[in-house]
Amino acid sequence: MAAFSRLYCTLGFQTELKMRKPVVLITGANGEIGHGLIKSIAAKNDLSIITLDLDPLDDELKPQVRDAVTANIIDRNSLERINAKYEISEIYHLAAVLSTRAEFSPHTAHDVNVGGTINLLRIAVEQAASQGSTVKFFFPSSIAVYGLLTVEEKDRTGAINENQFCRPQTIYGCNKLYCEHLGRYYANYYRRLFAANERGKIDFRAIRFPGLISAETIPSGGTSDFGPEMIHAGARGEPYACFVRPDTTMPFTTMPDAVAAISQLMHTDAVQLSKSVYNINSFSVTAEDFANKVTTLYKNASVTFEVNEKRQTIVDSWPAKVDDSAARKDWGWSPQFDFDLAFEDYLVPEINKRYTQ
Ligand code: AKB
Repeated sequence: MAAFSRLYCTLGFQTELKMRKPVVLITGANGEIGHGLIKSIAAKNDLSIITLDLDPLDDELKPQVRDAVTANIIDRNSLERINAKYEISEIYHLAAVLSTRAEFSPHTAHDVNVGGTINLLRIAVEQAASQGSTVKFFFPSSIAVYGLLTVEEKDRTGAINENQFCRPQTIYGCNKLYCEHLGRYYANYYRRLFAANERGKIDFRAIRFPGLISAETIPSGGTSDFGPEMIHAGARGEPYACFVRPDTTMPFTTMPDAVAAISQLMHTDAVQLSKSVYNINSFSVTAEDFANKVTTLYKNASVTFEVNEKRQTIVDSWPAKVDDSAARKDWGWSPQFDFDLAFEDYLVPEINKRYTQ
């Protein structure tokens, strides 16, 4: 019996090895970006998707993925099991603790945001070495890496490029900036003093996202959440108390444009890329612009401003606008939706469907 099961295990393992097809790993799959990204990759790609999230994967996403692992990104054993079982060709590492939540638990945020990223970078280099090929790694960074010191500095500074004001004021921003550097390190310098050249390498690419607005999901734990929260509350006919001043300005993009940006960047030939980290921007608007739009579109909506001075300082440290000319030039970034079109062609129709179902 023991011999039989040994034989079975060996044959089973060999069959599994032969059948190993490249897969895409998406962490934080249940989150805002995960929802859109899974659908987009599943629609275009013949690669199987493996997801990892702290919570069981949402039922509507399950049919589009091959394996949905429920585990913490800092649990190395769970990651090792995925590493051993699959040949991973692309990693989209979306799991993170967002800016407001991270300020309440900075050490946990550091463990998850930095520890989780380094765990995955380690898997990426191991996969690249064992496959002898390149493993692509996408990292969603954030405008939280920037830190303007005062509102006056924010007002007088125009659109800022990737190299300016990289002095974050939140643990989340520090984590994102450090992880960008880790990605660059693992892609270009990892084990450079070792005698033998490593086989395979990582191709690390990142986008510094502005505030994201999705019709499908409502963010939680972020500081740019006032925009999407206001829209969803308005559509439900509920009053909304905005936690930042009416004149607060920051850049936003819609979720379809964010997902399209990831796909465009990841499919661009490496020789065309002058950077590993890119800004993108669709529209820069004030909280009052959002309030006016929402109260015009939804007759039962009402917005008041009850400023949370502490959260306000976080948004005040973020740029009003970012310079995304490198993304436009290198990989053709061009958002489909400006502020008006975002509401007319995306948010209103999709959100109405959601709340009338
Ligand atoms: C947050 O508010 O924390 C995020 C971000 C700007 O990265 N949405």
